[in-house]
Amino acid sequence: MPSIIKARMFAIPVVVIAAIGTAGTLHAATIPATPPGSQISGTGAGGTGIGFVFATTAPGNDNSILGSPNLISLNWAFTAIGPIDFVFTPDNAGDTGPSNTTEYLFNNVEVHNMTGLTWTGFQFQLGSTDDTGVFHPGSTLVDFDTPGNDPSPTSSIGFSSFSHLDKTLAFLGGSVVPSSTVFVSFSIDVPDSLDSPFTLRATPAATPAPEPASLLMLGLGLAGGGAWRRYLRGALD
Ligand SMILES: [Ca+2]
Ligand SMILES: [Ca+2]
Ligand SMILES: [Ca+2]
Repeated sequence: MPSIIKARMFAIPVVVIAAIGTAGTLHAATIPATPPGSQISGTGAGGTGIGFVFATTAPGNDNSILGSPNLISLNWAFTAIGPIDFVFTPDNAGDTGPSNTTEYLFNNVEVHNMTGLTWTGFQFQLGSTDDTGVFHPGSTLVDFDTPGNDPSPTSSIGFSSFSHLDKTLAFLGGSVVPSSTVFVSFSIDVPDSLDSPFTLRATPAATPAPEPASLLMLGLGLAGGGAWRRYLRGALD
């Protein structure tokens, strides 16, 4: 066979794949809704979580300024200071909408403090989890609705420090007392054609434990008080 014909036979499938690549497979990636009667769950050293993903009614709605109608509801029950992870797997096959990023609103996510400790706050991170269960922060194309940042994330209690980055959302400088629940809302962007899993991690920030030096001072103070009481008793006898 002349080499020119061989080259053409090779070229035709390449052209077909290229056409599908630009027109047929680029869709707004969406997160499949939780099947009726079931729920998604979160796990980790911090406790457990449950939640629901509702049907994506507005695929490809990036730069949603009002809250996105694509809703995810989550409930995090922290029994220890440690992370709880939810893993989501977007699907880019079922959408016929425009090729664009899809925004999701985590609406009034519930963060329960059942750790017995007062927290200064908590943070959320986006990343991925590898086959051995190790979390890699930042290792995903999903972001916390940046650069638009609107609507701004909200919380049911006040925090003096709030940080909104691509892959990290931190609420700090507050007081989350034991047995309380904080309601938080924020958005994420799931980019075009993403079909690999991503992880949303939440971790409480506990009030720092007293330093050994201050414990020593406290111990000396108590011992000093005991000596003073003994002195007073002696003086009165
Ligand atoms: Ca966005
Ligand atoms: Ca974005
Ligand atoms: Ca937005």
